[in-house]
Amino acid sequence: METLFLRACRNQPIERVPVWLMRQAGRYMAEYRDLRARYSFLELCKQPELAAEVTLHARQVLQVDAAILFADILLIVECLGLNLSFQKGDGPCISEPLRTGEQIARLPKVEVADLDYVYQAVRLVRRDLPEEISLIGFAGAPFTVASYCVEGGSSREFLHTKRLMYTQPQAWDRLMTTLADATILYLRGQIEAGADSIQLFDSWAGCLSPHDYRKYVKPYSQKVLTSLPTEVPKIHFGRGSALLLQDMAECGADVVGVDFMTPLDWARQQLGSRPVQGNLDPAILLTDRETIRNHTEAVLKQGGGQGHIFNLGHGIVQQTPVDNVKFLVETVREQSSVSFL
Ligand code: 1CP
Repeated sequence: METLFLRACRNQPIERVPVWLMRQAGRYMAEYRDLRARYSFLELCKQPELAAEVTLHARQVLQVDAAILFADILLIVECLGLNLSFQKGDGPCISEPLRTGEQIARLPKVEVADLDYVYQAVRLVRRDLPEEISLIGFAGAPFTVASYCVEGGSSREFLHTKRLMYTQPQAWDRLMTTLADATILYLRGQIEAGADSIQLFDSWAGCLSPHDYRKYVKPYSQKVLTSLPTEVPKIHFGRGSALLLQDMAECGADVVGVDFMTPLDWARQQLGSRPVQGNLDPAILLTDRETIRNHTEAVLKQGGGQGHIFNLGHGIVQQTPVDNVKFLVETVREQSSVSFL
């Protein structure tokens, strides 16, 4: 029997709405903070036993229907010869960002073995995960990863990225093609190691107009998603992506992730019968049980039961009380089997 999560991804009958949460493992959990006191973030990612432990622990504590591998969308940039670090409080840093056509022309071809530690972690998680629970592999979409490579870190306006994109079409194509090809190998490696579904994060694609998205981004995300085995469900998520939902679906997504600013019932209308994932505002988890229950019920109602995977509309924030997250998952499990299906 397929897992509940996989059946929902394929729009097959489900007995309740499956639930998992973006950033379900992370600094809001005391056990994670304890590990982080002893190891850097990159050390956690690169030691398969530790990455597997973090993945499995969060899944077990929350009792969610899928585990997502503990890793990061930026690990892949090390395979391009870039120097990645995570500064305390400031997020990711790439010390020599890619700003010129010459730098981009010199990028090496990525080898699949470069990320072997990730595939090892996938194998360890799959070995210890209950069989009714899915394991989601993931990667960043070419645009979102390119934005970090070009900006050198997080950004609000993506000015360097956009300048390159608008003025240097050949360099842009080379960078996006290099990232797309590397991502295909990376996701295939995760699938071969035991991931039964994947999520492609294009977190920052919403900074582009639909026209520019279609011209500069879509072909590369489409290449990634259509190069993976058809039997593995693919979820495609972007923040601020209301106007891009149909294009993101057309990239080859089986499920479209919806952010918390987009009404979920409206998203469903845009997407026809294609399943959706989302979209509770992560800020709701900073409130009280009654508020959480009310908003969760509203999301379940808009999601319509069949073809809905419950999630947040972006990642859990660090200040979130763990008990609220557990309460959310319990509420989804109870309410989605009685009220809607
Ligand atoms: O200090 C710490 O302990 C590190 C914090 C942290 C964590 C826990 C980072 C740094 N990454 C992660 C794990 C992570 N990142 C996961 C693990 C699995 C899970 O969800 O439980 C996943 C799926 C990601 C994906 C990721 N990383 C995205 C896409 C999702 C999203 O949030 O939009 C992005 C944009 C990143 C980059 C990144 N890595 C870390 C930070 C703080 C950031 C974001 C910085 C920014 O806002 O630009």
